Amino acid sequence: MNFPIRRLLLTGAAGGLGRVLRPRLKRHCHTLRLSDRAELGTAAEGEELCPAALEDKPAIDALLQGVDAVVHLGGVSVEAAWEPIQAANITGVFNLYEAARHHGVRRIVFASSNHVTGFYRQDEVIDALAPPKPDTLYGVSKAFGENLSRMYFERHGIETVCLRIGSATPKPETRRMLATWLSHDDLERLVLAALTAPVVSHAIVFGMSANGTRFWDNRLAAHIGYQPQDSSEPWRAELEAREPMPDPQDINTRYQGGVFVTLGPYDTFD
Ligand code: 15L
Repeated sequence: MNFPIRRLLLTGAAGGLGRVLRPRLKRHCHTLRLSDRAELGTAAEGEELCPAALEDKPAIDALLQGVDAVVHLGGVSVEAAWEPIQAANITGVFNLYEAARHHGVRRIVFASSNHVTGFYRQDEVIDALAPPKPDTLYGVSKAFGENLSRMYFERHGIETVCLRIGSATPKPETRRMLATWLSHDDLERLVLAALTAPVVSHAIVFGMSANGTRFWDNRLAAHIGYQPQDSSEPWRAELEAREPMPDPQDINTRYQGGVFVTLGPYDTFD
């Protein structure tokens, strides 16, 4: 079989979206190298299991050896205390890009987040040129990853597609997700487009399905060729009946980041 990619590395393979993508990405590469700090189970045919913590520089360097492309889902994926965010999403992402440079890896698909721009209001539509307005330390760390990958593109030519993933759940669960929902099938389409588009340079794509309500405009990423095929619309009536009309003054529903805008441990100061 003629695979588009020989050896693909998937980090965060034991996480929620890692488990969704593991069998799907296997169909598009000859060898899928899986990494996580958590248990990865047993290797299926064509899989390589390489447990590693992102902050462990020598382990991440070894992880990138012989890899053609990376889907980087690893790291902290919600708001948390600063220390784990710093270890995985700041130091860890730096380790990943240094290892990519060392081993000549040419393309990385970086799981960023809509929380990089979570403090835009829900009545605004933004594109990738809108300045970041992170809603959490987590969002700040993803903005760091986007900027770091930009530097590695400008200085070293490593291409990155930053996926500002919305809400990648089996089905939309809240009114907000009418705009932010990304179906698992569309997630696969998005990652595959990011891996296989002929030239991506450094790009930012909002990870959403073809929803009727939108906060985000992906025209600046048209060169990636992502064509979503699902939509949250079939769940609209059910969700609107279940959740009352949001109060426009309520801070938890006013912004694109939803409840993230008031989350935060900040226990350092308590
Ligand atoms: C994210 O970045 C989180 O990883 C995920 O758990 C969801 O909360 C999602 O954003 C969202 O905004 O719905």
